[in-house]
Amino acid sequence: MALTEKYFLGLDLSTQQLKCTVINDNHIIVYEDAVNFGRDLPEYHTNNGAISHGNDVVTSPPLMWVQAMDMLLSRLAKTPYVSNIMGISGAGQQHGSVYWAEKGTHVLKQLDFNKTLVEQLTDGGFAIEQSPIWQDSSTSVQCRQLEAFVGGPDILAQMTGSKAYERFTGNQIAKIHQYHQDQYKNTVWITLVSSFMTTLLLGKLGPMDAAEASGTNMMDIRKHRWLDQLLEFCGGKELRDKLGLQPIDIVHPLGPINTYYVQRYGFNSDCQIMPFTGDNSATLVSMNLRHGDCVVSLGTSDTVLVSLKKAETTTESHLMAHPTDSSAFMGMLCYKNGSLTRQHFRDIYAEHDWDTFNDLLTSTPSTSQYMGFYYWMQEIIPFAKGIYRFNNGELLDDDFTMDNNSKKSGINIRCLIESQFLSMRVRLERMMGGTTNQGQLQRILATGGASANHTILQVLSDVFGIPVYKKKEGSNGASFGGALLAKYGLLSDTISFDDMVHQDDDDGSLQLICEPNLLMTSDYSRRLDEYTRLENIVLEKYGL
Ligand code: ADP
Ligand code: XUL
Repeated sequence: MALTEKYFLGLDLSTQQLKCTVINDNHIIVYEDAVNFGRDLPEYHTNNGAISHGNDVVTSPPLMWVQAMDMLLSRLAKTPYVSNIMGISGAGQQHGSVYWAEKGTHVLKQLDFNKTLVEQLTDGGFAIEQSPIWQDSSTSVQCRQLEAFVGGPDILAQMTGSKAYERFTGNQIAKIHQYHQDQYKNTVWITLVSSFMTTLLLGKLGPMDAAEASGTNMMDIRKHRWLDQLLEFCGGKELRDKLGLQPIDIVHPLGPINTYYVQRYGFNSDCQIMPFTGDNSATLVSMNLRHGDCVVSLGTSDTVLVSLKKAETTTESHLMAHPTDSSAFMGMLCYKNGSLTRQHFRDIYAEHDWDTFNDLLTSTPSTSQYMGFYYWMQEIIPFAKGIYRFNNGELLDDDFTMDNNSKKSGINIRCLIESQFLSMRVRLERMMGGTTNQGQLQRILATGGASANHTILQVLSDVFGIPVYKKKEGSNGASFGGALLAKYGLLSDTISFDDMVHQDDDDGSLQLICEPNLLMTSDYSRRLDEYTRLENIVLEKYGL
């Protein structure tokens, strides 16, 4: 079937999967697919896409990502859309970095369409075969060094949008520069996961977008230029060359897709590659926010995203460049204990089953008597690890067994979900300089894998006191956002992003999922101070 319509492809290389979304000119999704790393590529021995090496070191093999591209594109090639895709953009899990060896850069210049990408990049394409990813938190030493270098965490936050965070790429590079000098020397290019995708598709080094470079602790958050003194501090004078290009803050074509993809998969030779952004920025793009909206993404990580025209930096939230408006910002909170932690407690307390999990959640009354902090993995905000449960403000040394053995499963599940959302509310209120449920915020737009769970979303709505909406169509915000960016890149000289999506009736594309029970909201509001007090006890007592 020969199609005449134009299509746009968004890719999302996230923690657990490589996903794709194809949209038509009216932004309707015509095709979605995903390669799941754990299920489809077990030979890389990851656990949910990542490998934990102990000592807070977490990596993913870049060759696994390359092979996932081979698989996804060979399936896309069988659809009628591929030859009419006019633009490609997308997203990557933020902060992860890929270290290209000289061989890899040569291979890209002369890709052989008779072979897969993985066949060509295996054995020496990458100087480091395990890429550090966002779940890594092994660089506290480098973080403190960087903060001391500039005069403190608040100063670094003012310069780059964030204080030093373990997963931020500058600190990861600093660790490699300090401890793995040979591998660092053999690195010709360093890309983020997002610019790794553009690099593969262009067949030459692709730039980082400014939203992504905001996750490195090395870019001037207002000018969107590398801060040379920070580059040098993290990776020596040679880092500038390894990064190659300045961050880019306009969505426009970087060049046509490499002929490899035209010959092997039947892509159109006019198909343009746009800069890729971070998964959170692409999610923001996909949600078409209006004033008073915030996005809560419940993916592998949980994140809260707001679009800000003017912004102050804080030392517990991130300020990032906005993906489609170079004069604006994206404010973000990011939690490592998101879906995988919910999944872990589902497995322990709810027989590995979300329905049982939901039954326990709804049948367990909410009470200020019990509170818990579930940092199953090293948390980002606050920087804490371990599980702490309180009964009437007293720290327990069991999982509510002594207190209420028959109900401990339900209490743990309720405390986990409430604690996750109370933390978001406390921090978002601080970020927005006031309360969140008195006019400043009017709607939560939920997305990510766990947004399929409406029982969890009801607690989110109750904690914030505002309704929760979801997109009616499409299961993956980041790859849909990527597809919108793919189209916008072709139009950005003539119209704004808002004008391009104006044709989408935003209320029509959203579905109301739940309204808050305001009695519950008042109850949660009364618990905020106690929540903060108990969290501080955890932080002080355990010296975290
Ligand atoms: P990422 O893009 O970070 O790879 P996703 O946004 O696809 O992740 O989310 C994957 C997560 O969604 C899984 O780890 C799983 O725990 C969670 N999830 C899927 N369905 C449900 C559900 N019904 N209830 C709660 N969580 C769910
Ligand atoms: C954001 C972050 C995660 C990753 C993975 O700072 O670390 O949300 O982008 O999705």
